[in-house]
Amino acid sequence: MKWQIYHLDEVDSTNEVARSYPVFSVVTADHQTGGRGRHGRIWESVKGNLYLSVVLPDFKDKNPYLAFVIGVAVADALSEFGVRLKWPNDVLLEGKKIGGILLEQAPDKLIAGIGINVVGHPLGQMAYPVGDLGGRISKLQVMQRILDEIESCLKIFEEKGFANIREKWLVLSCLQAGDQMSVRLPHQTYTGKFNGIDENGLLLLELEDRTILKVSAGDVFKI
Ligand code: BT5
Repeated sequence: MKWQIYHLDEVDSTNEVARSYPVFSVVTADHQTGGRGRHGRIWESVKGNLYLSVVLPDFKDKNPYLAFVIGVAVADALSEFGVRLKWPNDVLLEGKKIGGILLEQAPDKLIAGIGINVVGHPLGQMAYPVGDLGGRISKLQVMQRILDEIESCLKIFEEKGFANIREKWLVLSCLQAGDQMSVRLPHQTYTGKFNGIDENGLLLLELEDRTILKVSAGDVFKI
C-alpha cells in the first residue's frame, strides 16, 4: 500500500482536512485548533502529540468494522508499551486514555482519525483518566508503525474477515469476559459484566438478571 503523507503545521482537524484528499492519503499536523471526538466532543490537542487521519476506501456496509481494524493496528503498533483497547475506540495505557480513534464517512471514502498523546496530556478534568506515552518513542515512529500495522490489519480483514480481527481485538481489550463494567448511554447507565463483542462489533453487557444487553454506542467504564 502506498501511503501519500501530507504534513501540515496547523489545522482545525486533520479529519476535516483529509476529506478533500484522495484514498490512501495520510494527513498529519503539528497542531489542531478544532480536534474532535465522537458526538461533537473536543479532542484536546497538546503540542507535540500525534494527530493523523488516514483516508481509506469506502467499505460500505463493512465500515463499522473498521474502528476495530484500526484499533488493533494502533495497539499492535504500541504493543511494547502494553497498550490496551476500550470499546469502542479508546487506546489505554495502564488504565489511562492515551489515544482515541474517530471514524467518519465522507463521500466515497472513510476517514480514520487517530490521536495519540505521545509527549503529554491535557490537564483538565476528563470523563476518563488521561495519560501519555511519556515521550518514550517519537511521534514519527508512532505514525510509521501505525501505518504499517494498518496495512497488515487491513489485509487480514480483507482476507479473513471481521471474525479474525474480533479475536485479536478481544485479546487486546482492557476488559476481559466477566469483568465488572458500566456503560453510559445518553439517558441511562447500565452496570454488569463484560461479555465481549458480537459478530457485528456490538458491546455485550451481561446484566444482573443474566440478560445480555447489546450496545451500539456509549461510554464504557471499568469498575
Ligand atoms: C475519541 O473520541 O476518543 C476520538 C478522538 C480522535 C482524535 C483524532 S486526532 C486526529 C483526528 N482529527 C480529529 O479532529 N480527531 C481525530 P471520544 O471517544 O468521543 O473521546 C473524547 C473524549 O476524550 C473527550 O470528551 C474527553 O473526555 C477525552 N479527551 C479529550 N482530549 C483528550 C486527550 N488528548 N487525551 C485523552 N482524552 C482526551
